[in-house]
Amino acid sequence: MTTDAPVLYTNPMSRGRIARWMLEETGCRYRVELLAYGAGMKAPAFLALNPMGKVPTLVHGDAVVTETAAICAYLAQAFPDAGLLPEDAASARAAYFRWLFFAAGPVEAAVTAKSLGLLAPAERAQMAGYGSFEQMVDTLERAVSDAAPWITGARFTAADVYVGSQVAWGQMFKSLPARPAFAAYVERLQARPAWQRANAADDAAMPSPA
Ligand SMILES: N[C@@H](CCC(=O)N[C@@H](CS)C(=O)NCC(=O)O)C(=O)O
Repeated sequence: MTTDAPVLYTNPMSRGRIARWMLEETGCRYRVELLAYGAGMKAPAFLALNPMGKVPTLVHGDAVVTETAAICAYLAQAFPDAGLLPEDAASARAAYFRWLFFAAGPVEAAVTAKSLGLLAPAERAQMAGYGSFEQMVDTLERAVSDAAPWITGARFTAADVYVGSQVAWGQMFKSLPARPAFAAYVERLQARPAWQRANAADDAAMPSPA
């Protein structure tokens, strides 16, 4: 494993906020490269790292990681002393992978489809990975209600950073319905010093209105 500090390519108005929060949770030294939407993300040097031309993208020594959920999982493994991996019990590891992938797949797809008015019709729900939007929300609510206090149990993990961000963004942008279990989970997440540091740094990096 490299001893280089990770470099995060991001924009403060992007999913890169999730990756910065994860970096803050690890406590590692890291560097940020801010990229503007448009030309900044489509420059050849950046496309060589991420052909999608999207942020966040993380470079750590020779490793290039894209996909926000993968960045969270990668950092948990790269900095094991931060204790952001699940406990050894099979049930904790199962919950870690299950909800990390559920949030990156069905939750993300259903929220995007709904906001674009492109949800699968009820008679095609069997073909859609998220089933129906309502089924996805009820399943997510149940996972979050069972979070005691975190999604894998007693230990806060990278899965909370990612699942929690999907829930928090859903509440903020009203792309997920307001439910008491979502609100209580978000309150626990936002009390974390790393969440506060990451958001303060991204707020400070926002372009000024002028
Ligand atoms: N599946 C990717 C999505 C990344 C993504 O769509 N990022 C947006 C910002 S939130 C982006 O970079 N858009 C710029 C573009 O597509 O030109 C992930 O989860 O990280």
